[in-house]
Amino acid sequence: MSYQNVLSEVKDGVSYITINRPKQLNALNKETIEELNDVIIKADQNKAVKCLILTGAETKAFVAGADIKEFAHFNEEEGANLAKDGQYMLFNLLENLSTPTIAAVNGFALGGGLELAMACHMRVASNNAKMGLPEVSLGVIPGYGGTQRLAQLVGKGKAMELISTAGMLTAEEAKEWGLVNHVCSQDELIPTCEKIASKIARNSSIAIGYAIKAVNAGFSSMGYQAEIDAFGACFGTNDFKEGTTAFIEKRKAEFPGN
Ligand code: CO8
Repeated sequence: MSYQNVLSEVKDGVSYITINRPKQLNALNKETIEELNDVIIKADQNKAVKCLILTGAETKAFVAGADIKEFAHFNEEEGANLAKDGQYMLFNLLENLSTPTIAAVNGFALGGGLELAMACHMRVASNNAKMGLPEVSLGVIPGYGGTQRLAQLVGKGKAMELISTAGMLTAEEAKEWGLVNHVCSQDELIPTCEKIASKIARNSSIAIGYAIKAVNAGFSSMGYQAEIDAFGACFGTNDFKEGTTAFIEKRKAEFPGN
């Protein structure tokens, strides 16, 4: 498979994967998700790869969310399918990968972008990064596991606040909340991830794979399916139509409340 939206390189035991749609702030469309699925599976199968570092191209965004323009006209069924396919192809894949994954959050990580970072096993952010789940400002909810993984990482109360206010955290706030493990300058972002990767590489890959499975087993939940169903239901509302249309027309949404 040749990649249009993803850059990939393996060097010194690390697989570097970069989401490369900088003009759209690296927003995740279907094609990008399919390419990421392919490149991640290949990296995981490569015995020389001890760690995977996932980041966004350029310095403004990690990933500014799912591609709003792609799903704005979807109906309930198409919405639920989009969330379900994405969850299986990318977000669950990453979370359950036996190779450890680090999200190098180099800028905006919003909506599906923060969900992508949260599906990785660890997160390191540069100090310009901003993180949030702004979906309710579009009349929809997080659909790529965000309602589950945010609550797992920061606790239910903080997750409820971030999701319902559609707020954005600075990198330092995200660290205080436990959402990211480390914060550093942009220049130090990849080297910081590489330091973690080199410590990982000294250990047994097999044992790490089992440890990841065991940690994840403690967080298995029915919530992901509930999220897919609720995400799909939003697509039948006028609030969703107004929220996504307002984004595309670059204006503030006026939600009709139905
Ligand atoms: N989707 C599509 N295009 C986007 C997205 C996005 N998520 N984010 C930015 N872009 C595009 C803009 O439309 C713009 O394109 P153009 O130049 O053609 O007008 C370009 O990227 C640059 O963006 P801005 O001009 O808006 O840049 P600013 O510096 O003014 O603002 C922001 C940066 C604050 C990051 C702003 O772009 C923004 O608010 N983006 C949207 C953030 C958002 O709401 N993300 C959540 C999306 S919903 C989601 O992720 C759902 C997840 C669950 C999905 C499950 C199935 C789909």
